Amino acid sequence: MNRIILMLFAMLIGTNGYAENGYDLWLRYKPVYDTNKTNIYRSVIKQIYVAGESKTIAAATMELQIGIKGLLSRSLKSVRHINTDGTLLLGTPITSATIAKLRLAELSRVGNEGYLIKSIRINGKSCLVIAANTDIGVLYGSYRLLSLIQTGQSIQNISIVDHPKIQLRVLNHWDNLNGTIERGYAGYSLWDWQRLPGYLDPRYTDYARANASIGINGTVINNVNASARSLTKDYLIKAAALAQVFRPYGIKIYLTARFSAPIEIGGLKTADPLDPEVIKWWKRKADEIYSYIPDFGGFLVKANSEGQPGPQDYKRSHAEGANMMADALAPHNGVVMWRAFVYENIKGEDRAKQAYQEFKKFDGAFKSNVFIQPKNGPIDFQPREPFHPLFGAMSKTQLMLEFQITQEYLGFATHLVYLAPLFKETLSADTYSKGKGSTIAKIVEGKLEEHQRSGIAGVANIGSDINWTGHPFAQSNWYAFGRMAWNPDLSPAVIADDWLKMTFTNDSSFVAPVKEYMLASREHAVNYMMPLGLNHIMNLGTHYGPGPWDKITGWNAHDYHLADDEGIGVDRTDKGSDAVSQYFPEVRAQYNDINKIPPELLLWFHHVPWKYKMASDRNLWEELVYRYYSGVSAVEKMQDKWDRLEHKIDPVRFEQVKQLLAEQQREAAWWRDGSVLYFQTYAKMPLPAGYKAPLRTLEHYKQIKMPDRINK
Ligand code: GCV
Repeated sequence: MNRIILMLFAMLIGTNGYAENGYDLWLRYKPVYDTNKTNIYRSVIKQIYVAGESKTIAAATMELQIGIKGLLSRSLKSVRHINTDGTLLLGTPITSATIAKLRLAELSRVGNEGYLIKSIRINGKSCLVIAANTDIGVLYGSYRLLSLIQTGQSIQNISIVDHPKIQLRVLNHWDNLNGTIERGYAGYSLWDWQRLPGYLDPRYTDYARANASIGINGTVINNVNASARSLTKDYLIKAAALAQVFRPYGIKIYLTARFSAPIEIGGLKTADPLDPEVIKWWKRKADEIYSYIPDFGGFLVKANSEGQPGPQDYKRSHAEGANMMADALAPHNGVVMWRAFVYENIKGEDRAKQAYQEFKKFDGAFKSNVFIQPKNGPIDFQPREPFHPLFGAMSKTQLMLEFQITQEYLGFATHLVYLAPLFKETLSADTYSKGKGSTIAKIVEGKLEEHQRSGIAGVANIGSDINWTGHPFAQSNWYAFGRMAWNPDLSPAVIADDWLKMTFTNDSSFVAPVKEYMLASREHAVNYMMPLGLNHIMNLGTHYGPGPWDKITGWNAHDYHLADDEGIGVDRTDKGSDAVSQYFPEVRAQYNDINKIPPELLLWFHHVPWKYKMASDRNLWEELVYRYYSGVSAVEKMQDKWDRLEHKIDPVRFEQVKQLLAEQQREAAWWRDGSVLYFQTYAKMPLPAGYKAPLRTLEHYKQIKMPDRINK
């Protein structure tokens, strides 16, 4: 049968009676295929006893009803007392006298959002109890129970106690009011501003379900390159309607605040943060927002960066700007998340040093409801960066880590790149700020410096595409962000395992090989795009495809790699820009020394001769070529692997991934061939033996512009 007929056939029937389009994400609740397991699960959960009346409890009950119906083909009977074995009891000591009587000591450890799932005999009957101190905890526990069944784990005689390690776990949507999304590759914005607040798309509820299932509890719904209009009454009412949908799921709304809003929508002549009228304006604005959204989370601000307005326009500091907004929000318990992504568009000082230089000096100067939000690395979400030097350097300041879930620099929604290893690399990086073990995870959790608040943000990859994220595997990055925000200690492998089972199948002959590839996929992408610490050498207009030759005004690609006849890489050692001095001595000593630096960061910190002997025994040029070629061949191996998995999952998603892998392979080869030919003009050495030369000339690769790509 040819592929198109197969696709049509699959759309009609699919493997389970209908085509899988990815809309259900990891909340698919397909029947457990192992009959033995099904019988055991059915004996543990026969009926449900729910204590509590809130919308959150109703959401938990609904999810359990849908989930159990799908997984165990059983409609859960709702009861008001425990009269048989197999009762699933849900509630808090406040909503349930039965739970209160159990005096569950574990609840003292789980805080406001944690939960306990425990097998307990009550009145002589064996029950499964989901207990928490709050209804939100009960909701999180309900999702966890469902995930145990989805991933085929035992629910007999269990005792699971869990709570989040970070308080604010927030998605940052870069969505514009006209429906477009900056760096969004999965269609248009979910927020239908035109029809809000009257029409509440059911998708908003599914968005909230998906987020709650992984513990995300906040969402900034608009772009950091902000429009002041989102703070006008019309838009606040619309945002309030979204907040109402999200509230039962424990998700707070935040807004980005354009610093010049007092001028643009307030009719003032200035936005100077020390001007009394401006201060009053923001206070009134905060009061107004809270009148519509009583649990509003606060503001996210991009100030004095890439042309955005900010306090420096009035010769005021980041601290003066952030604190003024923080004062306006404080009476309502709101927070300011003030971004540390700042750099001069005009070339001057090493860009990697600028955020530290601007912010470090204000450590201790920020109000208690301010977070400073640096990206994971000092430049800009590159495939690999060293960790941001502000982590560890601002011990008196609450730092909110910002990851990018959308793949701006990692293949958009075309490349299969699982980001959990990147997240993990940052979270487990040791800053040595308070001696060995001062990891970024501990700093972000607020544990290292004992901060009152903690938070983490991820730039969302969600759009209007039917499967939410464009590439079916991009869902795993949304999922992984949520899981790691809840618990930064989780391993990328455990998360991938859960995600694959919940999203595709429990069949280990599918899960094992795909997981192996996912775990390595980010390294493969680094290799075929920017190996050995290279960065920012993509096409500077689109941020897609290779562009080490690109020139624009201000920063050119060449400034980031500095290739010349001698060698390649940026000298950031104490003999160069001295960016290494922004790190603590143990880290600095490692980064500063060419013999100690890991090869993955070599060219970030060192300008290295082409003939430099690497630990692999290859010279630098050979190593660069080796990495570019191995990145591409890894994608080719994955294509073979994927082809062998054809009948293990539904045909529609199988075919989607197959096609996308083919695109990824073509584009990986485009990256490799363009970059190798370009760097060869400096290295002036032939390709080492055994490598197939690029098919086209460097000029050809330089001319390729999206969407005319290499296959033309
Ligand atoms: C929202 C990079 C992106 C911009 C983005 C900016 C930021 O420069 O290319 O699109 O703007 O980061 O994080 O503010």
